[in-house]
Amino acid sequence: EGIGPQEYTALKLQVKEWSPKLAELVKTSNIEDDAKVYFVPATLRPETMYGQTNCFVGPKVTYGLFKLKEKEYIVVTKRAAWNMAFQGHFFSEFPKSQDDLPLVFETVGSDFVGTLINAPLSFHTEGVYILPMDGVSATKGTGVVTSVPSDSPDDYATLMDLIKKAEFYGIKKEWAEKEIHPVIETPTYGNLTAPALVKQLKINSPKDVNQLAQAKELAYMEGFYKGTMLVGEFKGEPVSAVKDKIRAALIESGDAFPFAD
Ligand code: A2H
Repeated sequence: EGIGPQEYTALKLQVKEWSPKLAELVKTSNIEDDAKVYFVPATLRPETMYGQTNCFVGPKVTYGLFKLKEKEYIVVTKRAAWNMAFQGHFFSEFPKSQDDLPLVFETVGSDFVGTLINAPLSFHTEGVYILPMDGVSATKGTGVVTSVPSDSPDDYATLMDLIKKAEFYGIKKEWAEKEIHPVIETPTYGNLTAPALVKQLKINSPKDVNQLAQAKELAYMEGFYKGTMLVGEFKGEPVSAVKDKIRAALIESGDAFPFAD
């Protein structure tokens, strides 16, 4: 972390049903009725994608809906769209500046909350919801963070806080109450590494940033070096041996693309 570019996996989570605010914005735009729109989170742990229960946006962060190609759009920060253009993944004609990107409209993250999306590989094939996370950085990755509470202490702590204070956050409790399935078995923390660490380090809310930083480090080391896959194509194999293969399969199926930041 911190040195050189991060090599992320950018995942494509297709919109199934817009939040009321977005439905209105989309209706008054010139997006084709049969177009596909994707939220594009950047992750360092593609092997955990089976455990996605929701996807986070920063409620105050500004996102753009950008046209990628015919009938295909993405929701990311302008900064990320510009990086993607640079990396040649997308836009057919290279934009001359950030203002030249094929932007349909911009709006804040809170407007997207409650949107139902399809998360590739997730147990929750019925779809998962866009939820708010104050800790999302506007200047990292794509500004969109897919949530895996089984293996990410940040995601788990945020989700528990959202459930506890659903009304305060302006969400429906059931959007956050998806079942958390085990994805990776570890010798020290069992098969739900993040909940175990949150409990052990007595983390009570997403504001416990020091303990969360420690939990994040422990979860990553344990999961990567000692973890075994409990699900999917590579069930029973060590995480360190299959992480790149799971990433490659997601890219091959068109559900993800490489993204550097
Ligand atoms: B990771 P690094 Cl299971 N703001 O994906 C805040 N966090 C962001 C972000 C942003 N703009 N963009 C990406 N991230 C998160 C999975 C995961 C992640 C697990 C466990 C740990 C973990 C599911 N969430 O990250 O600072 C994304 O969450 C802990 C390092 O660039 C991404 O990977 O190193 C990770 O932070 C990238 O963090």
